[in-house]
Parts: sequence; C-alpha cells; structure tokens
Amino acid sequence: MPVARPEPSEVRVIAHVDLDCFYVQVEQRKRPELRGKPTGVVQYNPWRGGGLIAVGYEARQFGVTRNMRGDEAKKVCPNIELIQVPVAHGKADLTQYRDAGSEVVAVLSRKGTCERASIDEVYLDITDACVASALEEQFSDDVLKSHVLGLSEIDNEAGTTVEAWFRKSVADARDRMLAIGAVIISDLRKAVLMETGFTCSAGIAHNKMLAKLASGMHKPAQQTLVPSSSVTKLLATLPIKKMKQLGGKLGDSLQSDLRVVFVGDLLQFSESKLQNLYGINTGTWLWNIARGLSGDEVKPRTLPKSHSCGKTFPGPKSLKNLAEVKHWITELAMELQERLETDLCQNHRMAHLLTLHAGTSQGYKTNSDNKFPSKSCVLRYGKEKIASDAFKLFERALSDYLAQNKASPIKGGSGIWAVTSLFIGASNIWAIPSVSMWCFCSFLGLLYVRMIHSFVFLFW
Ligand code: DCP
Repeated sequence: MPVARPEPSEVRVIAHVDLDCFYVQVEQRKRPELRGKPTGVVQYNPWRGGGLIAVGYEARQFGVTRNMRGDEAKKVCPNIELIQVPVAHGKADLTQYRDAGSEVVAVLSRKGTCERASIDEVYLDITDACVASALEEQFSDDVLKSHVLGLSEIDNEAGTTVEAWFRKSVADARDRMLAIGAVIISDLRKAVLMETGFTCSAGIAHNKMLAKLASGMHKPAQQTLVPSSSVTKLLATLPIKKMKQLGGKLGDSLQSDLRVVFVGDLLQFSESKLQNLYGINTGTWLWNIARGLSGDEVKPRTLPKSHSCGKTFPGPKSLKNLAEVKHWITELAMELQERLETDLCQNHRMAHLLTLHAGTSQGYKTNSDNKFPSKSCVLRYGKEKIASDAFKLFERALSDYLAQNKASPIKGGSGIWAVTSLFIGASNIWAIPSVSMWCFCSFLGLLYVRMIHSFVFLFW
C-alpha cells in the first residue's frame, strides 16, 4: 500500500545509484582477463546452460538478455563467457555479491544519508553536502557527460549543451542544487571506480521517486539529472506500470477503470475523486505522483533490514512430501544461521522474527483467497532451532492451506499439494546495546575458559 507523505518545502537533492550489470562486474573483478569480453552470470541449475541472471554490456550488444538460457546466449553470442554463481547448501550463494555491494556502500555513504535499497542499489540524500558547496565555474569532462532530462525544451535560448545548462543553473535555486549534486555524485562514482573497480549509474533529482526513474535511463557508467521543469514531460509518457507500486492490482485498476495509460494521465483527476475511488491515503499518493511529488525520505540504513534465504523448485522439481520440505528447510536454516552469525559479529545486531513463505502450484489452482499462507514466530538462534521452528511454521501453514482448499475446493485441481518455492527470513533486526554485547562476549569467554578447563582435566 503506497504511503502519501507531503514533499518537504526545502529543496532536497537525492540520488539513486545503481551498479551496472552487477554480478558480471563482480566476476570480472575476480578474473580481470574477462573485462571487455562478452560475459554473463548463470544460475547454478545447469539445464540448457543455466538461466542468465546478469548480462554484461558487451554481450547485450549481441542481443543476449536476462532470462535466456546459457545455450540460447551461446547461439547469439558464441564467444560469451558464462560464469555460474557459487553454490552452498544446494543453492546459489550470494555472499560475494553482498560483500561487494557493502564495499560500494562504504564509499557512497561518505557524502550524506545513505539507504541501501537492494544488493546493488543505494539512495543518497546529499542535500546538506550541496548546501555546503558552491557551484564551481569550471566543470570537469565527467560532469559534462551528465544527461539533463528535457534539456532542449528547458534551455533553447542558452543553447542545448549540457555545459550551457550547468552555467544557467546558477540562476535557479533548485537547478543550482541539482548541478552541485551532479558534481558530488560524479566524484563519488569516480571514487567507487577507483576503490572498488565497479562502475555505476545514477539518477539525480529532488526526490527518491524521480531519482530512481532516472538512474536506469542512461547506462552503463552515466548519470541523469531531472530538473523540475522536465518532470511533467517525463511523466506524460511514462507507462503507469513502470512506476514503483503500480505494477500490481492498483495499476491494473487505473488502466481498466480509469483508462489511465501514462502516469501523467492522472493529472485529469482531482484529489478528492482519486480519494473516493482508492481511499484517502492512496488517492493523495496518486495525485502527488502525477505531479512528480514524493516526500519519501532517505532512511539512514547501510545494513539490510532483514535476511532471507530461498529456493525455487520449478515444474518437476516441486516438493511433494514433508521429508523433502524438511530437507530443504534444514539447508536454508544453515544459510540463515551463518548470515545471522556474521551480522552479529560484524554489526552487533540480532534478529527477532522468523518468517516462512512458500509457493505452491499444480495441486490446487491458487487465487488470493487460498494461497499458501505465510507464518511467523519468535526467532531462536542456532541452525537446528531455526530448522525445527521453520518446519513447524510450514506444517501450520500447510494445515491452514489444506483446510481452506477443502472448504472451497477449486475446480481443475488434483488436490495434491506441491511446493514450488520456499523462503525463510529473519527480520526485526536491532542493534544489541553495548552492555548486552559485553555480557554476551563475557559469556562466550567464560564458556571458552570452562571448555579449556574440562580439556585439561580430561588429560590430567
Ligand atoms: N539478479 C538476479 N536475478 C534476477 C535479477 C537480478 O539474481 N532476476 C541479480 C543479478 C544482477 C543483480 O541482481 O547483476 C542486480 O540486478 P539489476 O536488475 O540491477 O541488473 P544488473 O545490475 O545486472 O544490470 P543493469 O546494469 O541493467 O542494472
């Protein structure tokens, strides 16, 4: 459910930074001989060459796309190097990609509030840094390679060059802040390249929504600015489904009930009309996004909000009995425990809620009323405890699911359940107060001393 937040009155400068073909860059850094060569990363399932999950820009020129199988990619690009993701616990192990993402976050967070949005995406609020900086007279070549949205419409008089836009931006408070932001982000992107070896692209705007829309417009290794004067035109041709939070049912309803095709089409409806149709909060949110307004703040968060481990079991691989489910829950629990331990040691944080989600198919036709329910309980540390608690959650969910389907059997289903995906997640993560951490470490220390004593005693 989208949340409408009023856009603050003071000008903000927000960037959305997205690493380019991320997994491919991580693999190319490990094997520099692959740099500049068509490269892809495939899932570990080797069926028909494995499914591509990341495609380097050199390979994209040959028409290789994500979701192709490795065999198909080889047909359109015979020289492509395909690298398999590392495997642990019978599934993809993303540790090296997560760690590489953390290296980038450490560089980006130097200049403002930093919110890690995914494994390779970061939002930055660099407003304070922009306020504290002056716009220089000379702009570096890197800064002048920025893309400025709607440039030709904005600045016909001064000419249509990026340099002319940067010079003229001094006259407008909002544009000046954006121009300073462009210099800061260009420097940060350069620092990321120097210190990690990765290229990234960025969108720079006055709010998160517009920054995110812009970051993918020019890739790889480029940045795109969204001056306020270009927003109406940008949204006039932005398909409604491309907007975050409008990919699902709400977007469907806007298309079918209001005949809205582009985000800008929402401008024809009053706020009260949208509120009547979709409720007060969602109505206001829709009214705001039609105008490119969003008060969403960049939350200071460089560490993940939750940890989740999952695996899919497509088609014939679906799990059809409890023993299989138990086996995979145990594998997932091992990975989750490892990640929780790392978080505890490195960041002194503990999670408190364990959640299990599963996807099902084949046996029953699912709709929103009878899909497999998610279940949660208090998280207890230790791989055996996590595995046993998660399995109990699965059994509870399965029993609800079977009861629902018995009460309202769906025509066309065989009545046999089959699990096509399993996820366990740890959330409600809090930092441990340093006193507790001290007690925890002392406890571990005591345990260690006792172990040594017992050991010495045994051999005495
Ligand atoms: N990823 C994945 N499975 C998917 C999509 C992505 O495992 N279905 C992984 C591989 C990607 C990484 O997440 O490298 C980041 O995904 P992006 O969507 O940001 O795409 P890329 O970074 O690969 O490419 P781009 O340069 O287009 O952002």
